[in-house]
Formats: sequence, structure tokens, C-alpha cells
Amino acid sequence: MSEEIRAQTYVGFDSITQQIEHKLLKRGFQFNVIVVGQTGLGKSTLINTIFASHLIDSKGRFASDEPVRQTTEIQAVSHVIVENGVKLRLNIVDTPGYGDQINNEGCWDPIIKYIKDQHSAYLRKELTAMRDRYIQDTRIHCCLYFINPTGHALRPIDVIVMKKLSEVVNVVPVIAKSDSLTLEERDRFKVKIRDELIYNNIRLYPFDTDEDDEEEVQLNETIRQIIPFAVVGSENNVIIDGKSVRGRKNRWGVVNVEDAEHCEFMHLRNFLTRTHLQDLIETTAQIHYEAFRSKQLLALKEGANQRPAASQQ
Ligand SMILES: Nc1nc2c(ncn2[C@@H]2O[C@H](COP(=O)(O)OP(=O)(O)O)[C@@H](O)[C@H]2O)c(=O)[nH]1
Ligand SMILES: [Mg+2]
Repeated sequence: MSEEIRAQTYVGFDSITQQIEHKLLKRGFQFNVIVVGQTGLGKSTLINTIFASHLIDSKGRFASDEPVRQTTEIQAVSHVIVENGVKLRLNIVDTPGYGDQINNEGCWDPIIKYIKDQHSAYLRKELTAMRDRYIQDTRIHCCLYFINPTGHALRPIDVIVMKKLSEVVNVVPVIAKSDSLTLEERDRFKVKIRDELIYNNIRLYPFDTDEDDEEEVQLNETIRQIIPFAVVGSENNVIIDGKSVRGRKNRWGVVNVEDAEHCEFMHLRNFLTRTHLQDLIETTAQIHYEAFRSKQLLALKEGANQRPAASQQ
């Protein structure tokens, strides 16, 4: 095609990407994460670590010496983060630990219910006659599941709960307090956990779909090789080489939470914010919410079909 013809036929629809971008930037993004696991594994601490490190704005909205509180109810904390004009509303939902009782039957129910309630609220808003143009999204996009750093195996309750959770949400396992394992123990434990997940037929995020291009397949593969993230959290700063960093000091030395040689906290944070943010949101809508939605709508339809028949009797 000559330059002239191209100039004549150019109508400018390629600017649609900028138009979309402009609209999305104005609206901002919503990302909701839940943390689940036994009491004392450092869930609340890790949340604070995520907020206190880079993610939080330079003014630092989280006091570093805030005391660790015992979490007694499901609780959402919300932060708005702005980076280069992109607004991200981050909701992190903390849950009380479970698995402390002798009989743990059903202890995960409130968490599953919470996740389903968010789907249900979204569906209700979608179905109202005058639905909002933009529905506030509280659906959980990612569930960080905390595993005890025993170095041996998953506990039976981990298997049960991860299986239940994986039916309703993107589950990402993390090895809690990984500073208690040596690097060899940690790597062996990671392999063991991956094997056990496969053995127990637990399908975790990321899921491959037919639409994935080569790049996405590759991205999923790199994340599969690193999951479960071995993390360390800390509420306190320590001084390393004259710099104040998030870390833990013990009798033997210092763990720098943000040092990839020490733990995989940075990998987890990059995964959540840099590489898989959009995919976690999309997968939630297309797989988990979609499954919930079609089940509910089918049930509604069946209910409607049965009602007239029942009234005739
Ligand atoms: N060694 C170590 N201790 C941790 C880590 N994260 C949290 N802790 C400590 O573990 C205790 C329980 O932490 P908390 O965040 O309340 O656990 P939660 O019950 O899961 O919310 C606190 O004393 C924390 O300082 C970690 O990564 N390594
Ligand atoms: Mg807690």
C-alpha cells in the first residue's frame, strides 16, 4: 500500500487503546487478597510487611511499631496506592487462625462463606434493574494460604482446606516463617509440598487455558516453579549496612525481608503487584465468579420452574 492510500484510509481507531487506558486510569483498579492459615504463622505480620514496604506511599501509613494484635474476626483493611498516576485500591482481608482446636471440623466454613458472600453481593448488584455502570468489586482475587514451616509435610487439614478454597478462589500457598528452615530444608520442603499438591489432586492457580499464548504459558511455568513462596514477615526495621530495612534479628544474625537471598518475600510481592495482578483479577472473574454465577442462576431458574407446579397441587 502506498503512503498516500494509507493516509487516506487511516481513520484513527488505533487510538482505542489510549481511550481505554484513559478510562481505566480514571477508574483505578481494585485488588482483594485474603490470608488464611493457623494462628501464629505470621499472617497479620506479613500483611503489615507488605503495606510497610514499597507498596505503601513514602509517608508510611503503617507505624512500624504497631503491636501485633490477635486477630479475632475476619477483617478487611483497605489502602489506596498511587504509582505514576495509576490508582490501586488494595483490600487485604485478615482472618483469625483456625486449626487450633482438637476438632477442626468445619473451621474453614466462615472463610469459604466470606468468599462466596462477595460473589453473591456482586451478582446481586449485577442483577438489579438499574445496575451501576461500575460495580464495586469485593471479590477475593487471591488467597494466600500459610503453611507451617515444619519441613516435613502438609498437615491433613492443609490438604482439606486448600482443596475447599481452590474451588472458590485463586489459592497461592506460602511457607510461613521460612527463617526457621535452612536453605536446603526450605528447597526440599518446597518440592515436597508441590508433590503433595499433585498427589492430592489440588489444582491451584495459575490455570492454563486454551487461549494462553507462549508468553503466558512461560509466565505460568515460572510461577509454578517457585510456588510455594517461602516468606518472612516483620513489623520492625533493622539496620543493615547503615540502611534501615524490614527485618528480623535473632541470636545468629539478621534476616533482611527484602533480600531475595534470605527469603522469597520480594518474589511474592512482585508476583502480586508486577506480574500477575491483572491475571489474578481476570481469573477470578472468568473462572471462580463465573462458576458461582452460573450455579446460582441455574438454581434460580429451577426454583422458578418448580414454583408454579407446586402451587397447582
Ligand atoms: N521467626 C519469625 N517469626 C514471625 C514471622 N512472622 C511473624 N512472626 C512472629 O510470629 C508471631 C505471630 O504473628 P502474627 O502475625 O500475629 O500471626 P497470625 O496469628 O498468623 O496473624 C509474632 O510474634 C510475630 O512476630 C516470621 O516470618 N518469622
Ligand atoms: Mg493475625
